[in-house]
Amino acid sequence: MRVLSEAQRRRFDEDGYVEVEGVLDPACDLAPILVEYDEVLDGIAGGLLADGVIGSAHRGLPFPERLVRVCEESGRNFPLHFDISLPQAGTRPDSPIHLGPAVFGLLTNPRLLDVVEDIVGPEIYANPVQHVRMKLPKRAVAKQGRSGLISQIPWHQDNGVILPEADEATILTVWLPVNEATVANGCLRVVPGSHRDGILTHCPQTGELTIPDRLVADGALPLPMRPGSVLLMTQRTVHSSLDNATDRDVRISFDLRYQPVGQPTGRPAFAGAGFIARSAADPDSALRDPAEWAARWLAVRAAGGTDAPAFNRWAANTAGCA
Ligand SMILES: O=C(O)CCC(=O)C(=O)O
Ligand SMILES: [Fe+2]
Repeated sequence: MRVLSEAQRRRFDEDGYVEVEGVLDPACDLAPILVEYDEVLDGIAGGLLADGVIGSAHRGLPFPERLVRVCEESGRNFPLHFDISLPQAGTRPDSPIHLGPAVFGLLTNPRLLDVVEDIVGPEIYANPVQHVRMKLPKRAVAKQGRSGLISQIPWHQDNGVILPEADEATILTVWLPVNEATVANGCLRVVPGSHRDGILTHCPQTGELTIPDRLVADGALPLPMRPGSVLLMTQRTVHSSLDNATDRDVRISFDLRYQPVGQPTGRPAFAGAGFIARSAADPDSALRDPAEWAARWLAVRAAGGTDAPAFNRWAANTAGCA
């Protein structure tokens, strides 16, 4: 069954991305995720209160405002506690990660997979490069070191931040907001048509892989989006995101990746946490058990403490990266 219209498919092929509205039902598909994240935040706030780091757990505030308060008052940030992947380096046996059933429900949401199937085909593998990002107001970002999970993201192609093994794979990025993503709270920005220029040089600046501005073509567009919409993007589409310039809003979004079964993921260290999300040829091979998904990530975490994986193909002294 085709879900994307001809025009949407054309946009995806020509521009390297397309926004599809009304894929998810915010009340059914997104609200349960916020319930899980409320519990995660409750645990964080309760712990900080017990340790005397904050004077109130700020119970009763809406999630975004409560998260901002807890971060500001403690001077700390908690990017990993909500994320659904592990850090790129320094994974410890107790590194925080959130692997709740509502999040697994999003990763395997049938309407989401219908859209994915239009691009990827009927044998769909969920790539373990997947994140939730709680982008904080700039002012609430602690000095301890930036994380792209809570801050603005510099120009890059998703292909550039994984290993060359996946250069020829067809990895589809699916970006979706849980609350409204606006120019003010730091929505995504894309460069239409940039997926045709191959993989650009990414310089390892301030610990993050970044395409230098002079290599980024003109015509970048901000993409404000409403909950329920999903953005489909190729792995070569140049994108970044804006700062959250608001006072109390948190931009909450997921970026998920799917590809045909059998292709390299580009993050072999996390490959154990990838899974078949849908298969027409062998429907029983699809993972349906959220506990099994969580167990796979925990196994990757247990193995990851000793073996820091490499994610980067560019050295700091690459030409043009002075
Ligand atoms: O959400 C963001 O700010 C950046 C996301 C991103 O780079 C991605 O989805 O690949
Ligand atoms: Fe990206």
